[in-house]
Parts: sequence; C-alpha cells; structure tokens
Amino acid sequence: MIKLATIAGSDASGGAGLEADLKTFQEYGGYGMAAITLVATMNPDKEWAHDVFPLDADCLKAQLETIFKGIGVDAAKTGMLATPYAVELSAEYIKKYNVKNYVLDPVMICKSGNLALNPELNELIMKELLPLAKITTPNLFEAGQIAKRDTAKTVEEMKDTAKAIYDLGVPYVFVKGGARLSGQDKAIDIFYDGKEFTNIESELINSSWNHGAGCTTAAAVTAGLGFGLEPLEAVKKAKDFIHSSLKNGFALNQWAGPGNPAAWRKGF
Ligand code: PXL
Repeated sequence: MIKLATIAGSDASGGAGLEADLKTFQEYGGYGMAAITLVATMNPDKEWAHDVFPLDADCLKAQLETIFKGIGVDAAKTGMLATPYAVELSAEYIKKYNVKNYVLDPVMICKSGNLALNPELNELIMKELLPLAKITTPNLFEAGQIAKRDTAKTVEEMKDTAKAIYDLGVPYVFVKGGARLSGQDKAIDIFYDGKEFTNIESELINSSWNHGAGCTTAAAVTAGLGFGLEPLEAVKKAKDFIHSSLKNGFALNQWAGPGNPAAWRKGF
C-alpha cells in the first residue's frame, strides 16, 4: 500500500484542507493519513466568514509521531500551517524521517475567507520548508510572494517567477495560474525543473465552485510522486485530475462549492 500523509488544516466544510487531500489520496488508490494543524470553520450567520482554531504543539507532535515514526510515508505534503510551531514541527519530521517526496503547498490565504496574510510565517515557511521540498505548488499570488515580486500577469512573468523560486533552492516548481491568469482562453500552469519550462494547459473552467482546488492539485501531485511518477508526470496527471474535478464542481450553499474529486474515477 502506498502511504500518503498531509500536514494541514481541517476544513469543516469538507472542500479544502486535509479533507480535500484525503479524498484525493483515496481517488489515487493510496492510503491517506492526516496530521491536523488547525480547524477552519465557516460561519453561516456571517456570510461564511472563516475562523481558524490551531491545535497545540503537543497535539500536532503526537500526530506526527503516529504517522512518521509509527507508520512511515511514501510521500507527504504540507498545507495550511498557521503557526510557527507547525512549520518547525513539519520541518523536523520531514528531515528526521528523510521524506524525499515532500510537496510544499505554500497556502497563504484562503480565497473564500478572511484569513490575514502573515508575512513572518511565510518567511519561516521559506526558510524551513522550501529547502526540504521536492516540489512547491504556489498559485499566482503565492508565487509572487515567495519570489518577492508582483503577481504575474502573463505567461512570461509566470516563468520568471517560477525561475526565481527555483533559485531559492527547490528542484521543481509548479506555478498554478489556472483561471487566475486573466486574458487567456486556457487554464495555464507552468512547471520548471531548472532547465526547461513546460506549459501545462487545460480547458478553462470559469466556475465559482472551485473551493479547495489548490489543495486538491497539490494532493494529486503528492499522490503521483508517492506512486513513483517523475515530477513532470505527477504534475500532468494532477492537472487532468483537477480539471475533471472542477468541471464537476457544485454548490454547497450560496457561498461556497468544491470540485468533485470523484469525477475523474467516474470518467466525467
Ligand atoms: O484553500 C485553502 C485552504 C487550505 N486549508 C484549509 C482551508 C482552506 C480554505 O478554506 O480551510 C484548512
């Protein structure tokens, strides 16, 4: 059995965070495990405003012991970390257990919520986690923050940003442009391995029901690596996976809707 772990927040609405990760791991046929960093909730009486409840360091450490010491992983990802100790503990366990297939999804803010951007935490993520990652999967905004430049508006700028992130010391970079890159009739992502840029494109799906798309994509890359795919192959397969998921997105209520990670298996 291929064992896949996520160190991430729980999204009580089920569309993003570790819920998205575990659903994706399952769709790939892996065995999913989760260390919960925080619980995110959405308030139906306040226009779906998000709150975040971090779990304490002892609780997170005990989960990491269960997973990394007690079981072992073929691949792991980190998602929303939210506290300095979550960053430090993630780095400690990824190093100690020599996790080669580690995917850093540098979650900085949540699109549908009001979670504040935390520059200090992002610096810590870049210092502690970026050097351990095989691949990082920022969206356009996150990529700009990591590379310390404006959010890319063109494919050329995306490539420059991807290179700047590579130069910080991560061997593979996957910048998710998706529907955020305006003026395109395709959903364009860029993969960079230090030598070549690869445009990874799919049909543009302009749906509002895309909650959790970032988490799902990063989880799909993690699962691909866990199953032994090369990074470029893992990214291409993840793109197919998220494309069918988003094509089959649906509303949970008036505020939010996720993709459908089961769509791929069902062939729609
Ligand atoms: O989509 C970013 C994200 C990541 N992780 C958790 C979230 C969200 C957005 O809601 O709740 C736990």
